[in-house]
Amino acid sequence: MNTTTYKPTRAVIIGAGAVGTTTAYTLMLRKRVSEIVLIDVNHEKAVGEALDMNHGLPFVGGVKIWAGDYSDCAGADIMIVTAGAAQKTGETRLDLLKKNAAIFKDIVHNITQYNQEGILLIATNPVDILSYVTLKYSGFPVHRVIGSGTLLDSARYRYLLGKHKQIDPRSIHAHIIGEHGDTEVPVWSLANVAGAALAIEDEHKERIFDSTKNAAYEIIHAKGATFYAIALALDRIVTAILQNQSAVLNVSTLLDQYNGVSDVYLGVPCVVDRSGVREVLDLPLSEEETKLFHQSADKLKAEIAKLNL
Ligand code: 6V0
Repeated sequence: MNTTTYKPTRAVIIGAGAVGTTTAYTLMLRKRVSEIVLIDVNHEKAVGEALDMNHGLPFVGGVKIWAGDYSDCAGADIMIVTAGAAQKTGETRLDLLKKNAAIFKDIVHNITQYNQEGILLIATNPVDILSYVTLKYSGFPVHRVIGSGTLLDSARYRYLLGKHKQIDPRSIHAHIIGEHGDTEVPVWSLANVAGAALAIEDEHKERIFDSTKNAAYEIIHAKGATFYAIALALDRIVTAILQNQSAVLNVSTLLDQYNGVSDVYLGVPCVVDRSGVREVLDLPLSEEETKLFHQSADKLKAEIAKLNL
């Protein structure tokens, strides 16, 4: 008799909006997990989204998708939070803070009632602060509360650098660190291709970084929301975790004396494996980059202080 028991891998996505459903669809197409659960305050929307994706299963197969509730978090490997108000035209990510911090208290409480062992992956903005809020509300260890951080910003930066240099962005090694937002920091001093420093004239540097930093504003102005690239970034993090890849990704984690910064979540290169964030990698930043990184940390710490956690 075959006594092997099959243990499905489950991702629960809280927030079946543009980001949550595109992430679910990406995980489904790439078969990253065997079960995907969608949870939303608007349950009917989650039901419709799950049904639509289910109708694609004859073409894809191998995944179960349903609209559930928080009890479905029991035994889940990963809970991805994309719930909340989205950034509106002209609204900064920090404008969203008060709105979204309030709903996170409920969401995190609801999740942790059923799951104490999984990984919490946060995408809702302002993502660094809400990851910190999640850490405090969940009581989970730091390594299991991860923000999507500057992974998306770094992808935008690498795409633009690759376009400028006419090189595949996957071969461009360049990092955006700090806040996922207005104070993010481009690490020009370490940007390289094949280990060789990326030589770029100052005027192009400025243009490329401006386009990176303002990408979300530009896309939101044009079409109302951004969701394809963030879904792929979340898929990348989920894969690094579930396949125990030890991949280096610029996710948001709680810093402890990182270039002189502590007690704030910021995007930095982290080794991500089945345990979550296994390790934070040091970067030998230039003096100017260090100064900007500190400014990013100071801004977020001031916002966190206003929340009276
Ligand atoms: P959306 O399409 O408005 O979806 C949000 C969903 O959350 C809606 O379906 C709501 O019904 C649902 N929701 C609201 N409150 C609750 C609650 N208490 N419990 C459960 N569900 C709830 O927004 P969209 O999907 O476009 O964006 C979601 C979040 O992702 C926003 O905060 C964005 O700013 C953020 N993004 C983060 C990115 C990143 O790099 N981290 C990138 C893009 C967007």
